Amino acid sequence: MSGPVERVFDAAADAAPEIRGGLPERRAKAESENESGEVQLEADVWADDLLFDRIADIEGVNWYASEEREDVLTVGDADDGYAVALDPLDGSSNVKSNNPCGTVVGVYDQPLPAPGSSLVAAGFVLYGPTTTMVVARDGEATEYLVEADGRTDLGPVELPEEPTVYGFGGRVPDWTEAFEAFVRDVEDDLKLRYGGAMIADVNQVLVYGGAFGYPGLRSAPEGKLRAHFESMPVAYVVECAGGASSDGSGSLLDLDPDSVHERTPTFVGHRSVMDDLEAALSD
Ligand code: AHM
Ligand code: MG
Repeated sequence: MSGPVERVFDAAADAAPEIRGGLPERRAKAESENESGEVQLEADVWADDLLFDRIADIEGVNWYASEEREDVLTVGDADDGYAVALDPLDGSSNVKSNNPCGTVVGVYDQPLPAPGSSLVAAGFVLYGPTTTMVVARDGEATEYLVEADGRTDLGPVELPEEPTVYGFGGRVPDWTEAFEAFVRDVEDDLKLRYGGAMIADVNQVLVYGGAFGYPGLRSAPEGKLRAHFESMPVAYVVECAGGASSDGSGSLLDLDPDSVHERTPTFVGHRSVMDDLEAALSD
């Protein structure tokens, strides 16, 4: 495989050591500048610029969109190319506390906004104790070790048989009654592990089994996560790895957002947990 889609993931893997290498100085700034949201913003924009430089030139990539840019950029000239949507530094508030962050990549075969069904590949880089990347395509997900000189295939990714962990975002008093009741049942069986970076929280679901979610809140019924940049790409990865996704009533891949920055309640993990969630929310 050496088409545009593969080259997008090569570019993300290529940028990863540089992104990782630039995080320590941004952590130092975040600490010295105390409560500054601007440093976080700077880290997000810096990662976005770095990825844009590597991805926009790929032949066959016609549109580039990111959480950090209001508009979709046209970067190619054919009409039938791919649109790449990125969350360049997911969980960037974790830079300050030295917790993991990620980069999320979705490749759509239509201009954005586009339905989840137009995703042809998705993946993410996880800046954890080691830098890894998961790429999903054609119903399979594969993990790679990412190093300065390239990526090494670590084998297929599949959810384990049994769910073990869960992590759901938002303040409990801001949860709806139905969602809170569902969580009370989940916590009878599963162990809470929530790290505040979607990619890290999703990756532990891939490894240990369980569920990650950011629900619709009383104060924000669509929740926090963005469909094109976060929710649909991770749903694609988890579904390729044998799991399921939900916006509370059906697969996230059935969404057809009206705007590029649209948000949606987001859940991924074991089919059984998604089924319980949908039953609880429909009551
Ligand atoms: P970001 O893209 O601005 O980093 O926001 C998304 C992040 C996700 O990684 C994570 O799941 C969520 O926000 C955490 O939010 P909270 O701090 O409310 O738990
Ligand atoms: Mg994010």
